Amino acid sequence: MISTKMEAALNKQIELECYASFLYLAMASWCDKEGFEGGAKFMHRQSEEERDHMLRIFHYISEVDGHALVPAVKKPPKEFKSAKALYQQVYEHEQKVTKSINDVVALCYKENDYSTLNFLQWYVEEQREEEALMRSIMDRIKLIGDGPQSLFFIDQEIDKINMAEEAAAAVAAAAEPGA
Ligand code: OFO
Repeated sequence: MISTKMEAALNKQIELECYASFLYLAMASWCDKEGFEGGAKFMHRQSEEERDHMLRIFHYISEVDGHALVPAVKKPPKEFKSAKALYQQVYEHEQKVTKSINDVVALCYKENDYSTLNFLQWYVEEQREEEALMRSIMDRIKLIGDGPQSLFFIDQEIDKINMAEEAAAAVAAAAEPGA
């Protein structure tokens, strides 16, 4: 049985993950419109991942006899100042999500909720990876520059990440039992 406080904190986390999914979907659409194919693919995948993060919490709350709530849809922006500004915004949003996960982890100790603490370990690791990935994108943009001539090369760098992620997913799928 989950405490009321923990249930509320996890439902708030659902809201954040859901908003991340919509924000990244809006970013994918903007990238498409601007002709950034690599960026569009990258942001679509990020959006799907965030939906998965939301659903994991959703199912967990139900499993521990709580009530998972569908959040209200907050409209994400539809325009972004530049490719650099867009990736910077993703990085900042991920930092916000990390802070929120850390707050829920702290609450687990207060509430002696070791089941939720255990469940959240996956999120702690995921946030470390996401922040590192976004930092590496910002580093590449710094090296390439973000003037009009650089946009094509930035998008190519993002597509290299897409290819690496796809290759890693194919290896993971091949390693699954029964594959
Ligand atoms: Fe789920 O917030 Fe990022 O990964």
